[in-house]
Amino acid sequence: MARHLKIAAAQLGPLNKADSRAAAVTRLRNLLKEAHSMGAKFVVFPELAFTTFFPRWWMEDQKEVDQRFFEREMPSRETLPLFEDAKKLGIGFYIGYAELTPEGRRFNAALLVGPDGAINGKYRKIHLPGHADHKPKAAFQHLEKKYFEVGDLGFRVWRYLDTITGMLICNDRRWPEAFRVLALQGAEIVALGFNTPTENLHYGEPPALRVHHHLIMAQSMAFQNATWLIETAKAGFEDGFRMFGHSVIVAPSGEIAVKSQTEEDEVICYNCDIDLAANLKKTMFNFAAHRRPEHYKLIVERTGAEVTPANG
Ligand code: CDV
Repeated sequence: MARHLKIAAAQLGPLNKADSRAAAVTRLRNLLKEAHSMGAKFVVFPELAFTTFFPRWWMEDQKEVDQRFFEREMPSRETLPLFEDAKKLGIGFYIGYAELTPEGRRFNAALLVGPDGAINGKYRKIHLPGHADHKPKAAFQHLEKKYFEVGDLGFRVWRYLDTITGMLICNDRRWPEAFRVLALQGAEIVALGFNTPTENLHYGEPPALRVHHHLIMAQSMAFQNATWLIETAKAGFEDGFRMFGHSVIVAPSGEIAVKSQTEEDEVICYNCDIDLAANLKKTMFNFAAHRRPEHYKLIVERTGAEVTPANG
């Protein structure tokens, strides 16, 4: 019998700087309830889901940054109601947040929470985009390299709701290596939250092209790794800075099963046939039969591209 899991992407519209943690949690709880009413058993929330996308601002008072945007424990007093709702409704979720550890380390993190409200797994974002220095001439900043350390937990999967599920965060979706490491551990579902500015910080780029890249990456990563892929946005104008929506659930065939239509709070849901990838995994993407890791050494030995032609 095929395994099915009804999965929802719970997209968040904008969270402004002045919005409280409590207001964000109320909206997340409403989305969770809406997903439950649609029959979902697993809900994927965005990256940094409890606050505005704060890396767009250069801020020097780290104490204030910690206070306003980071979580010292999870669940905290303010976020606990979301975990309690999940338990009451028997629904699992993925959620992104800014983590401040007891040792004072900071990560862009995500949790996998079971339908009993318990934390099953944690991922800390590895591919941090942007810069660490102040760019006063830029329209906005992308200071993930200032506010976060590179994740130290690797790319992992978990047994979860009768599936094998992995987690990634936002910019990880641009790096095929991340997906392949999850697929090599048997990933059947990849959950990913994102915050993607509509404008390119570095050079003029048509917003439609940015969305095009987002969608072709999602489709190719899901297909080439034969996984379901759920990518959920935080979208809309946050204090005047726009981020695109286009949350998607992509099938292992590479087809978009469902996509959001707004840049507001919106739930999309799909009844995913987890075994849909079985044929692909036995044939075209039978890794054991076809991969040639002895020829992939450069991928782990070299970080940046170097011009090294075979003919010197
Ligand atoms: N939050 C992100 O990781 N955003 C990046 C932007 C900077 C390109 C992204 O990959 O969408």
